[in-house]
Amino acid sequence: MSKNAGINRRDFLKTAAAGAAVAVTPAVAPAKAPAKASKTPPAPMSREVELGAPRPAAEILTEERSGSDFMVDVIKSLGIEYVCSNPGSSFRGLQESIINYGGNKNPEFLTCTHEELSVGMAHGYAKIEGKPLAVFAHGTVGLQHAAMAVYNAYCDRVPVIVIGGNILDATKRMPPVEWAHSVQDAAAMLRDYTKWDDCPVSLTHFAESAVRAYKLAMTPPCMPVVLIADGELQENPIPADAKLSVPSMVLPAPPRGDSGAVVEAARLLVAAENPLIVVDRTIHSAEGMAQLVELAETLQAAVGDRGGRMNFPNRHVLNQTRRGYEAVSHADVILALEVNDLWGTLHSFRDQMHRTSELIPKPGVKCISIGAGGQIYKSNYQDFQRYSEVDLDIAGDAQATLPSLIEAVKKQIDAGRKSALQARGARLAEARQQALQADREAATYAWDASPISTARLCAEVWTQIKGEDWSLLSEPFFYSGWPKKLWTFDKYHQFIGDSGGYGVGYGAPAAAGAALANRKYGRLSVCIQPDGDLMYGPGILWTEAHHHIPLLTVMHNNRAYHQEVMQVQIMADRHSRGVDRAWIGTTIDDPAINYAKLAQSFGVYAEGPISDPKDLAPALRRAIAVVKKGEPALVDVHTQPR
Ligand SMILES: Cc1ncc(C[n+]2csc(CCOP(=O)(O)OP(=O)(O)O)c2C)c(N)n1
Ligand SMILES: [Mg+2]
Repeated sequence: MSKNAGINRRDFLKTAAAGAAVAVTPAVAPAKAPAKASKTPPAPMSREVELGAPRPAAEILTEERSGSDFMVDVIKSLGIEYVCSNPGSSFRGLQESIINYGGNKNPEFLTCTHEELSVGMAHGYAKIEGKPLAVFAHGTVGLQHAAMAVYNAYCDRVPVIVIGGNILDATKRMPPVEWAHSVQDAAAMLRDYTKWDDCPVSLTHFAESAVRAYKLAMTPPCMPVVLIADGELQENPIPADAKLSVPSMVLPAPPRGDSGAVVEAARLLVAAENPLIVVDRTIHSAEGMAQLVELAETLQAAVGDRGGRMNFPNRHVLNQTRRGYEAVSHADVILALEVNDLWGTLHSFRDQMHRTSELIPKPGVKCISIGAGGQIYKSNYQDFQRYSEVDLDIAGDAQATLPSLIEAVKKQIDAGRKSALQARGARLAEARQQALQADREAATYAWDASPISTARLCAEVWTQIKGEDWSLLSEPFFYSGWPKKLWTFDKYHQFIGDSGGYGVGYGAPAAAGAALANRKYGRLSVCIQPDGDLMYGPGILWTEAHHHIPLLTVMHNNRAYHQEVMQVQIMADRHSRGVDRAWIGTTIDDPAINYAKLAQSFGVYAEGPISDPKDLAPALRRAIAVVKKGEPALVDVHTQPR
């Protein structure tokens, strides 16, 4: 029914018998009580019906409130702002309740063109907002599409609430489609990479499990959770005698490191000659970032940032990330805060051909690990990385443990030690300055090249955004990390890390989800978007246009799956067969994709392709003007490989 028809669907259901009869007969009296099932069941939806055989008389389906209305009450009680979803009949009850009963606000239903994009959006949103949004996924097939993105969020320790549809009672499934989309155990396919799931069989059970799921998702280590909303439970009327209430939700205080172990960690750090703090998926708020700065400054310790989150200001004099190898090799005490791949931090694994490695730190180095991220692993998926020996292992969320660690460190520093620490800090600042200068010089190589160098691209974007309250929502790894070398990152919302599971296709939807979260704060969201990643789900551009998500997408269009070009080159080199055919199967060219036209077809303002660096600044300015008006914009830039 068109929204101009003057009557909404709920009113219609309350007052109409059904279907065509409404057009010729006056509306029947509204049903007061939940309708009983018709004695004559409707004919199952068969291919014949679809092909135009006469439809059986429709049932009166009118009811006041269905189970899904109550489910919406529960979802609202959790403060969930959005539901990202590709529609599917297995959750049609919930969808209708969200948009009508719930007023399509908190949560608002956002249309996604693929379930992987729904979860990718949830992933990016949570990294900015610090809380989950919900994803509705169709029974079986929608959950299958969602799976890889759920895996990324699991590896990245990010909370996502996935609500899947299903019809458990086999006698209620309409043939043939509902059978194909129903399962005995709908969450099974995601169980290996989610924290918890449940398949509630009553509304009270749904309410309790939804609250439990939210708490589990949000308690470090944060992870996705899955709730299956049975179709019958959604659609059946709420029994008149049902005593339903929404359980209250209080988030648990995060697990913190043991106080005795924290004091011992402080003792080792204060006594160290060259302590190194390594961070990865460590910081989850602006407050935590300030605490990490305080710890580093109190110790005058080097900080190496693996970039899983916005952990530490990149321009801080103690930030020694660009001197990573030297920092690890000089350290006598290493403090790893939520570092999942400690083995990879302590070893160089450069020789990809023979897969050999070498331990970097000097003998006798002491390693301290603080983290909650490693407290839950599943057996099958191997994202836990190689086992690494440590001297002191403290289970607890690193950020939540920082205040007690800072306090313990301060207690142990006397005046004499303080001046030694200051001298160390000055040496680190000097070394840092040299690394910065080297980066600036490296950026000038191929400055005027066409296709455009990634350094030039990032420098041009920086010139346009540095006066704004900006937020970079893409993985600099794909463009040689230039923003971290050339820009100034000093606010928590300026960076969101990477995918976690290295599943490509994360970048574009995560940027859209993070931009959605940034929207209410008026931030300028920017994504430097690799071409291969976007092509997993270009429909995300349509979602941005449809829901007015302001995001500047600057294409890093190297017309290739360039990481894979390099992998094939390594193999070809190994056999001395020359690297000139490594492009076969690894390029996205011939024909080159016109991303500006693609974006325009989805209703997104777009320019390009741009190959001359001189054309970049004006195009970026025009696109930013569009984004500042609240809409997405894309600039397609033909770039050098990396
Ligand atoms: C789902 C998935 N499929 C394949 C890969 C292998 N892979 C890793 S990087 C990459 C290339 C990505 O291309 P693009 O996004 O254009 O970045 P570029 O390498 O060109 O910088 C691919 C295909 C992956 N990591 N994830
Ligand atoms: Mg590419």
